[in-house]
Amino acid sequence: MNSIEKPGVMGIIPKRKRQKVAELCSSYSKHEVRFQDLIMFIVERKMGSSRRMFLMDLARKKGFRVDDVLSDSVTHIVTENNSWNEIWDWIQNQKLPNADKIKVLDISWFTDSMGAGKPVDIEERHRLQVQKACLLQSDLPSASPVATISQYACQRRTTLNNRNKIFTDALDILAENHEFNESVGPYVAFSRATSVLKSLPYAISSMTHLEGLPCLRDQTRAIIEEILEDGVCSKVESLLCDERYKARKLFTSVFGVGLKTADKWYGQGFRTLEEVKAAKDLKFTKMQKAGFLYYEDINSAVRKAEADAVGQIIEDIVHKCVPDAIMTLTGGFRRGKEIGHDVDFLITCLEEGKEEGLLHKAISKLDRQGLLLYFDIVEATLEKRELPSRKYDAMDHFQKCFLMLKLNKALVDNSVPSMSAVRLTTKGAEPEEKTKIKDWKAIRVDLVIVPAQQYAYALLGWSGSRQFARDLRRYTTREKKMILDNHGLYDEKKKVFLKAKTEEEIFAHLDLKYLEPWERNA
Ligand code: DCT
Ligand code: MG
Repeated sequence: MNSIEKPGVMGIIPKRKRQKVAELCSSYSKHEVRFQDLIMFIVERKMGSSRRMFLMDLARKKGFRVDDVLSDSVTHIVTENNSWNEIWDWIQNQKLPNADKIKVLDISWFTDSMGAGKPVDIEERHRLQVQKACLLQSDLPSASPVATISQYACQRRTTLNNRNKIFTDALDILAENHEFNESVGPYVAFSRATSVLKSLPYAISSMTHLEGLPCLRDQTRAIIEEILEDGVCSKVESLLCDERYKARKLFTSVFGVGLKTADKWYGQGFRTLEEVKAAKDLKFTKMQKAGFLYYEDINSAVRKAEADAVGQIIEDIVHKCVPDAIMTLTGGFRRGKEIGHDVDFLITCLEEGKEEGLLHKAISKLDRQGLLLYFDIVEATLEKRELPSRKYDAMDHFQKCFLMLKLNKALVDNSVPSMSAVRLTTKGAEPEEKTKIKDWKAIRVDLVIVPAQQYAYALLGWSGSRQFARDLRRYTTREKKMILDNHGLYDEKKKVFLKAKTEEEIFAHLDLKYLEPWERNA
């Protein structure tokens, strides 16, 4: 960051310009001041003296009072291309008694006011961004600029109120494409950048708003600039029309189809799901068969009310197996999302060991009730206590079940089977006569069985978001010299596992301020 000019320096004008300034200053007295309560000062820094003089003259012609030097009487400071931090430092140095009361505004306020011929109301976009440099902005007094924003999502509050969707949507698509290409570096870079933008308490409307933000590389900045200028990113536009990207996106949208299979099908010339399904020599796994069979349902978002209904059904069955078992809704819904692609639950028993056999029993009961469309139980793989995984994306070792549940639509409020619902035709019957409206929806569910001692760690990991969890592990390794995964936290210096009963305790072990689940939407 450039150092700030010392007090007074901004007012010093080179000799050759004095003549011009004198002319402009005299123009000041020539014009009637129409807005008595407003005294403006325009900052020369980064703007240049000629532009400053031009703007001062313009404003005076429009009836604004513009002072040459910053004084106690100034009410509005206008600046261009300066960050809040820089300007604030400079104002502090002026030792003005009323510094807190002065409105420090972006040039956009000036331009709008000149256009309107009067001082316009100050909107959010006119302010220099106070919070952008804050570590956790809500912890700080509103007017004090602080250290830079953290590179780790676990040190930023990220709610669902994403004010920069236009940028993050584009960057997410580019990140996804790099993930498809297995280009880890660019994938991580774009994912981190989009996560930073999601945490900002303001909408980016100028490149100056990016000053001081971490994780934004030149390529990302260029994309943001392009979107600011054109409203779209050309790379994203061409990617969305790209045959390979479209095929990968489409094929991996089938439950059970990973990138390898998607690329194989693409290489064989397939472009649509109909072509794949009709291919005679393709063999599908049990998972993929279910994926094709319930494709429409699985690819339509799960609503919160549906997640709650699913939770009720499973919890009832779990309690029939172990009455005091505890089931917790986690994943995106725990972070406050209204829709998701699946529903994630953790199941634990206070009495260690009581969870043994629970998953198999519960799944059998669901099956007997005709509620299971698909399931796959994965057994626990961690036998003795191992060190946590050092990989930020590592899978955990818990026993779990990936399933598709048949949810009766009547169980969900406001959900009446619609006429547009898929019609099931009975074999051999006349389509008009023997069609039945499908009154259920297939819902993807993950059930994870967790021993009580590891519950807080599992809850933290499964609550996500994925980027939050990744950054939390990266922070733990880099900043705390510890290792964290969904099973526990290991202190490498003391060579001990740190116990925790709650998520709050884990944050405390890591010297982090506690963030609520809805603040982890990184
Ligand atoms: N997770 C994990 N280990 C896995 C799978 C997931 O720790 N093997 C974490 C990452 C986020 C969280 O669990 C939930 O995963 P998803 O359901 O994929 O994400 P989500 O945030 O719930 O998003 P969505 O709303 O799309 O389901
Ligand atoms: Mg989920």
